Amino acid sequence: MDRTIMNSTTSLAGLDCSFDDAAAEVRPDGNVLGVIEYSNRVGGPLIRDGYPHLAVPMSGETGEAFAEVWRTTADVTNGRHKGLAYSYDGEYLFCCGRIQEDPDYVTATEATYLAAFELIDLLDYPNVVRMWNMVEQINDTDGLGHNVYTQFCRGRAQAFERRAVSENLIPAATCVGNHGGGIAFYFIASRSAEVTNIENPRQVPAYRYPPKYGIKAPSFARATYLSPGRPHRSDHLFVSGTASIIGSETVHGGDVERQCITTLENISVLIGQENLAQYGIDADLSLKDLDSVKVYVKHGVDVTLVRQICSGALSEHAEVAYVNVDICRDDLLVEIEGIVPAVRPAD
Ligand code: 3EB
Repeated sequence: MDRTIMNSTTSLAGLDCSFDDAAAEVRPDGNVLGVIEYSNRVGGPLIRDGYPHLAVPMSGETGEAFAEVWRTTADVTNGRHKGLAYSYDGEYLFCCGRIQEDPDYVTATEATYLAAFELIDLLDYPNVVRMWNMVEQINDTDGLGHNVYTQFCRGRAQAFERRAVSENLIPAATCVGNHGGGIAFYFIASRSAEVTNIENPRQVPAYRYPPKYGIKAPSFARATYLSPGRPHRSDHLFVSGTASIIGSETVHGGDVERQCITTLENISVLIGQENLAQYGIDADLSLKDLDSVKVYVKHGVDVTLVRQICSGALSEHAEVAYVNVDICRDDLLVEIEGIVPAVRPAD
């Protein structure tokens, strides 16, 4: 691996996420941290034109494809470590990888997450900000007869335990299905920018779910607030994949419309002034502030209705992608995530 560590520049790099045309060439201008292709093919992780690239078959029946492009304002260096592809700019580390289909996803997931943590330590980007996981056959049973998502959760939790990460330092995440290629994942970590994990008062913290949802509870926070300190280039709020769950139970089983509305309400409460104030964050946010939104819809046939509900609730200026993949509980029909870039204080 490349051990060159760039020193931070005087001002912190600005992090940016945008959804581009999947087929469009991303201009390798030296500021691209990474590209995740949400399309119909399996590819990577690899380094392409100087940045990490991962293609994940996520289009499903709707065939909608796009490229999620992460950029920064500082110069980017790339490298590879134990099958992972990464890049960094002195403040942010971007890393993507793939856990090949494995009859024992517990061991494979733990090993890959530990390789990622090792990279974080080697390069010195200790604050994990946001993680995404896309799991093939997420609701099926594996070669040993266990639910795949549950096994993934076990491996992930074991890796966090090995690293002795306390519950309140586990970052925001998404874990949804994909249409092939094992488990694809990517994450962002920071060097000095502070990360605050945020929970939702309407939901039990995922890491405290009762055992009926798996031997090891899912390791993720409902959101993370990234605060680069002063000078404030931009504070970001990363909202985890959010579903129609109250407490720890799925509500409105079988009703995609009510699940979608409940999910949006969950996000509203999560990012609202009252909840953020609990964490010392002075900001009054609403669904209209969400950008880089991904809406995961289990059944392709529901996309039209879900799109209608979401476009009424979100800003017309927001980038919103609809992704037809399975969700990690059989009874969940929709899951929504997003980012609030450049969080402003409440008036
Ligand atoms: C939930 O709230 C819905 O296991 O990383 C959402 C976001 C969900 C992340 C994960 C799971 C995960 O439990 C599922």
